Amino acid sequence: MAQALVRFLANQYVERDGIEQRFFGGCWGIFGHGNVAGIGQALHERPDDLRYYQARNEQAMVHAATGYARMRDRLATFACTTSIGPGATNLVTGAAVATVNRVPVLLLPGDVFASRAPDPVLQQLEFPSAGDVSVNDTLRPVSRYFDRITRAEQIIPAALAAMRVLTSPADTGAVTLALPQDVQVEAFDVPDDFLAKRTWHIERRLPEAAAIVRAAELLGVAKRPLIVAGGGVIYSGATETLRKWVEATGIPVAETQAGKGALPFDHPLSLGAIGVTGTLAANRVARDADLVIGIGTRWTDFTTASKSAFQDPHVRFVNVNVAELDAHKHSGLALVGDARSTIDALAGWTYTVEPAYRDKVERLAREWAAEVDRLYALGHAPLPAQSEVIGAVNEVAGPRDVVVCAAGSLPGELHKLWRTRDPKGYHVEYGFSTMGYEIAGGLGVKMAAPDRDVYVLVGDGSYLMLAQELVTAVQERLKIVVVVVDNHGYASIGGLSRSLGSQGFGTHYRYRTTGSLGLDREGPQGDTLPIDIAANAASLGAASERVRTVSELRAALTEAKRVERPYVVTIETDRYESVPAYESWWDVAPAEVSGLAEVRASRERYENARKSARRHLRPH
Ligand SMILES: Cc1ncc(C[n+]2csc(CCOP(=O)(O)OP(=O)(O)O)c2C)c(N)n1
Ligand SMILES: [Mg+2]
Repeated sequence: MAQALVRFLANQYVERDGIEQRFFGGCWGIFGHGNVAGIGQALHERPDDLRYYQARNEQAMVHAATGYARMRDRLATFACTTSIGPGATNLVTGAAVATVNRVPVLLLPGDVFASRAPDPVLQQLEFPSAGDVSVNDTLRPVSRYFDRITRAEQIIPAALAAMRVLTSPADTGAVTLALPQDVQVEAFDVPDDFLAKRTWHIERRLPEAAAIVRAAELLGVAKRPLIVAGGGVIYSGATETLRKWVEATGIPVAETQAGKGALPFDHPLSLGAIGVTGTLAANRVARDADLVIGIGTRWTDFTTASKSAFQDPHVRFVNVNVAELDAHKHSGLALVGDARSTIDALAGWTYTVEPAYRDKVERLAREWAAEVDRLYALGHAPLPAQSEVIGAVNEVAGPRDVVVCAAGSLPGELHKLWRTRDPKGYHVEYGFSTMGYEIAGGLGVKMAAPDRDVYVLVGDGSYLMLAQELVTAVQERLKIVVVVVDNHGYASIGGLSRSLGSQGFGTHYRYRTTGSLGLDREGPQGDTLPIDIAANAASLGAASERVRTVSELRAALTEAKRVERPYVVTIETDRYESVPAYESWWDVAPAEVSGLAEVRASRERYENARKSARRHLRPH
């Protein structure tokens, strides 16, 4: 059965706009008794069908697959094979990342014997009240399709269902086919048609004409329209179509994390990032917008600044999205369809904003550019600020190069400050914001786009969580440039904790001090744990150096351009110097009762701030 599955996967293709490509770039895997004799044997016997890539951690291999799939606009991905037990459960976080971000990955965890003969087999969970449950059931809620193959011939409908979901722009995410280890090696009669080349056509669906008319009517009376561009704009390849439409109409564009790059940063109608991590320009325009056109966005809490971003009492939403789930959010007028085709349809209606509105938008965008200049050149001492590190990487990176990030304070600062010049140049995983995605995801990005330089920006906390795929980068001779921003702990959460009255508790890397009250207080500098990230990276086989200043960082990045192997640059930054918020709010609730005055004060501020959160229930 595993042999048939490998041959099937190798023969899957997708086609969009007349361009056909192979869907699976290969198969990541770590072997154990649950897959070595099944999928492992099949990959070994036919190495040309599906190339095998060895990873260090199962979670990381899903991140690599996700990075690859996102970079390829979801038109290609990887399969990931694991053993049973811990190998399989290590997939859960990776699966959640893929599913939350709507990115296809195929997971093939081994499973316990379908025969139940060896019972309990090594690493089997014995679930006392149900015989058909294994640890793989933890993958159900994070998979858009889940199946367990208990008889060999079941692989035929299961594999077809898996491909339907993986290639569906609306339904895609992680797909899990759990493969009991005895079934993997079973023989069965495989129909030739199952193994034949199969092409999945990716449609560009249009909303019904009446819905387009309703949206055009709303736009016709709008005075302060705003487009919020999400990841769907980029996946759909709609950036050029969007640019033409906004130039014809004068409607400004704000971007979500996944949508950043929808317009080049210096386009006069680009307001940049929106929401909690948004620019002053975007957040000001959002506050007063009377019509918000969301295109390919899931409307996350960060995008809407916990539903406080849009304050016009009569604001209405039009949502262009392939997924009904998203198209109906905020009581929006749902345009269920592909971003590019739907923008084309909307562009058939003539509309232009008033000159005063356009002038205001363009002025705000110019003012924001000056703010970025300021933050790039802050000259903070004695340690540089993170914004200066971002500025240095941005200056050295070429226009088509890619920045990769996921968690900590970097994603918010990158969202505000990174100057994106190419639709695929900004790759921040902020759907699940997973510490540890960065290096593994960056590896996948590099595999998908070998002709671009990939700059992974990663905090020390994320680095320590999952850095070992550096070894895989060395193995595959893939050059990624990793910039580790070392502030000795979880600076972002430390700041959040302080703002909530909890004094940064548990967010520094410190020796445990005796007699502590349990409160994490500022201790002497020497208390910081002596972690040498540069030495750690070198020990994994990467070129590695520690730099002290921004000019040393520039020199290191210039050197890294020349070197053809993974290159890690570590720089210490000031943990308390951060880019401010720009008229936005994030709903994180402090305790209603506390013995600490700081917590009580923060609760009071919170009660006040949350009055700005809205419900957006207005029917159409
Ligand atoms: C796997 C995981 N665990 C916990 C969190 C919550 N969290 C968000 S940021 C952060 C700290 C990240 O530290 P670091 O990478 O050093 O970045 P910094 O905050 O210092 O910028 C934590 C713990 C998370 N996002 N992901
Ligand atoms: Mg840190």
